[in-house]
Amino acid sequence: MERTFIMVKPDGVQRGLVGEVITRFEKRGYKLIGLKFFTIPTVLAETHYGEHCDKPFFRGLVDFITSGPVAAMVWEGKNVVAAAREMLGATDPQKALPGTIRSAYGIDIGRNVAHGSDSEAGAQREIGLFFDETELKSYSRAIDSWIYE
Ligand code: IDP
Ligand code: MG
Repeated sequence: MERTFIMVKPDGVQRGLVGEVITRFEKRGYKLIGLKFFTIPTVLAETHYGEHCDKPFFRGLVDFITSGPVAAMVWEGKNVVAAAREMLGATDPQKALPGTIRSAYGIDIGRNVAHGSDSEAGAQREIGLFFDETELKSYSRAIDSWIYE
């Protein structure tokens, strides 16, 4: 089963959207295997967003993502990396499809509520940055046969 890294950003936490984001993944059938509520240290933020270090918005992005607590999560399920990106919607909430998290709850690109890994390799990298293996829980659920055929 695939795993992906999802994070409710400081804006989502402040606006009381942690539950909304979790509920969408839970109700679809994905399995929560890691959850951490904390304020990201600057070095971790710079590493996490390292691919954007040359962009004009990088400093503001790091300042924002470290400005308050986040809810960092690992979700597991079939094809969850791509599916989670679809559920989040486009980076810019103005361009996100109706019904997606960013369209439903966001307006500006720098306040787009939640993060999701963009590829399987990216997911593995980000999960490793935010979680120790011991913090990820494998468990079986009785409902799995009602979710997967
Ligand atoms: P993603 O979060 O959809 O993967 P990325 O391009 O990886 O989008 O950008 C990371 C984050 O940086 C975005 O979620 C958004 O909050 C912020 N960001 C991206 N582009 C801009 C921009 O042009 N201005 C301000 N913030 C941006
Ligand atoms: Mg990205």
